Amino acid sequence: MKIFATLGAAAAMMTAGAAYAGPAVLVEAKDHAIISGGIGSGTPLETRNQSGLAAFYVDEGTSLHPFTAVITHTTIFSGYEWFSDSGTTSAAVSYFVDASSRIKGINHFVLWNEESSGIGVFDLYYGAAPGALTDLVLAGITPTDNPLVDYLPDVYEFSKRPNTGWWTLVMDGCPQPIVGSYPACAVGEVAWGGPSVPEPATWAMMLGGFGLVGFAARRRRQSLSVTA
Ligand SMILES: [Ca+2]
Ligand SMILES: [Ca+2]
Ligand SMILES: [Ca+2]
Repeated sequence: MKIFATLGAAAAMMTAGAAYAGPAVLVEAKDHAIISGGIGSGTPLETRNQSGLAAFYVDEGTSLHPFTAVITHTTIFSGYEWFSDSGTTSAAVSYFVDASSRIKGINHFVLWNEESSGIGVFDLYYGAAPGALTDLVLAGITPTDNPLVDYLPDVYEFSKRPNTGWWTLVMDGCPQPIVGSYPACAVGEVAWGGPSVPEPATWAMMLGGFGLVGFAARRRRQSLSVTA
């Protein structure tokens, strides 16, 4: 009876919760739309399907850290990147993120900033449709100006946004100074991240854990009252 009450309290704590959320995992964009900058070369598909990364991640299943601390994007262009039209210094691309209920909000943006042109400065918006500049999430960000070597991503954290929506990357100040030979904006790869909700098995383990904590506390109280 008492154990039952303890479990009930633990479950209530978690649902009312301080919302337990697991470590952030990587989330892949499911669609894209070019808003400005021309059709360019390559396709934004190559910036959201993990092409060019040194190792692939499992959508919603791979920890953001340490993956993003070690996985580089290749400098090889063909099939791996997107460039806006030659001569453009700004561009905008929208990405559709639609995470399952296993993810509890989106609170990271990950950018492998293409090495030869790259993005000088960017804003990132969240909205309901391609090109919707509804909610300014990241403003005036200057990403790493990568040299001509395989490169790591920049990881940005912000307060949680809904699992589903369109994210518009508004790029300006292109190309970046280092190399900067091709006059355009370019993206190597993008990803999002959000805290994962534990699997049912994990919930059971946690409930078990709470039960044990309650049991131990009760035993402590009992032995205290005996010795008192
Ligand atoms: Ca890529
Ligand atoms: Ca490149
Ligand atoms: Ca660069």
